[in-house]
Amino acid sequence: MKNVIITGISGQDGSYMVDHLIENTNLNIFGAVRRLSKPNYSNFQQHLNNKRFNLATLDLSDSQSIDNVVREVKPDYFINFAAQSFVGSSWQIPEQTFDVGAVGVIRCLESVRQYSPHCRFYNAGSSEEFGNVKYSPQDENHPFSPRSPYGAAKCAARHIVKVYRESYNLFAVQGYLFNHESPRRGEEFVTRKITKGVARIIKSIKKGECFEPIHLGNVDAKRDWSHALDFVDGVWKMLNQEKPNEYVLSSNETHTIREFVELAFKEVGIEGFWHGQGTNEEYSISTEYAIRNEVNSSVLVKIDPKFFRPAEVELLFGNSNKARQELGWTPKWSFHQLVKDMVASDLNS
Ligand code: NDP
Ligand code: GDR
Repeated sequence: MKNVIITGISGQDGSYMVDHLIENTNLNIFGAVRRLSKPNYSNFQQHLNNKRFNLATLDLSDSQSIDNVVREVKPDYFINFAAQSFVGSSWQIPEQTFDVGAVGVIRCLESVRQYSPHCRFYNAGSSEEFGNVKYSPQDENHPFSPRSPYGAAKCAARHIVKVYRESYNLFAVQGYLFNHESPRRGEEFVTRKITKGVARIIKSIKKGECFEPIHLGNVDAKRDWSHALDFVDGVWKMLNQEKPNEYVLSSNETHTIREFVELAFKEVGIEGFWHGQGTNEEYSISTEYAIRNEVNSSVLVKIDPKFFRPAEVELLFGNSNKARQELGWTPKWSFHQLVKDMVASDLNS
């Protein structure tokens, strides 16, 4: 039986990849976590009693720990999702972000090269590598222009993956993945922050209680959002091509944060309107809704300069036609269905 190591399984993509490979393959899965003072197994606890699922301890900042696991498992696939993945924090912890996101990838590649050179290696790349975009939609040929320590780390990782592929003939690839979200999305990312906030507010309204608005930064930024479930399928397809090749995965649509806010509130029946300008802008509940539902508080979203970034990626809009044609990859979730899924999940939690 073949073996796969997946890092980042406590996070969104790693845990969905475990689900995907348990369901669609007969691989032996080695899910890697790092040592935490409070272990976080919630995204993969459903597999803990599965004979094909094994937990491994590995930290991307520690080459010995990676070597130990790779030497023992001799993986046929190594899927690296581990990273400090929050762009906003990458200005506060730039060294750690770069160490895990870029040097950590060298550590993995070195281990694979030495102990399991037949292994197919995937590293999680990002549309943040395009950053200050030169043309839209962005495809695989778009130049790199990162705007954050996070984006710079992913660019460095891309170069080193290519160097190892060409120097040692490794099957090593890094996708260009645009934003993808789900009910498992970390709570500081804007989509989850909004859907959690919407669920909190509608619950308060139903109880006749006052509520605090959601505080957001730049609501005019545009993102190309997809469902993470579609993307793990795309990554797996990328890894199983005859030859290593790198692909954009995206929805081929772009939406503002504003649109996400409006759609998420609409999901729970709340109509709002934007008013004010700049940092005084707010999204408030419509008067008709407030009267009909006897709502006391009226502000749903407030702009808070605390959430503006030192440098912003204003527009991301992908072109994943190459992946759709060559990999036969067909995303199943629309933008609307994504918002619906996330709001429904937060309402139930
Ligand atoms: P998450 O933040 O949900 O998960 C990141 C995972 O990395 C967590 O399991 C975390 O573990 C682990 N991790 C962090 N640091 C280390 C370390 N030093 N050693 C071992 N594990 C570590 O991210 P996503 O699932 O959303 O993203 C997966 C990957 O894809 C990331 O590399 C991200 O940068 C990239 N990406 C994501 C996109 C998206 O829209 N989601 C788009 C493009 C790229 P712990 O629980 O211990 O913190
Ligand atoms: P992003 O995701 O930076 O695109 O990185 P995030 O959800 O953090 O931000 C998206 C956009 O929303 C704006 N924004 C806010 N963002 C957050 N987090 N919180 C806020 O309150 C807020 N208000 C406005 C941001 O400025 C930004 O423009 C994600 C991560 O998953 C990366 O790991 C991945 O590589 C990229 O997507 C593609």
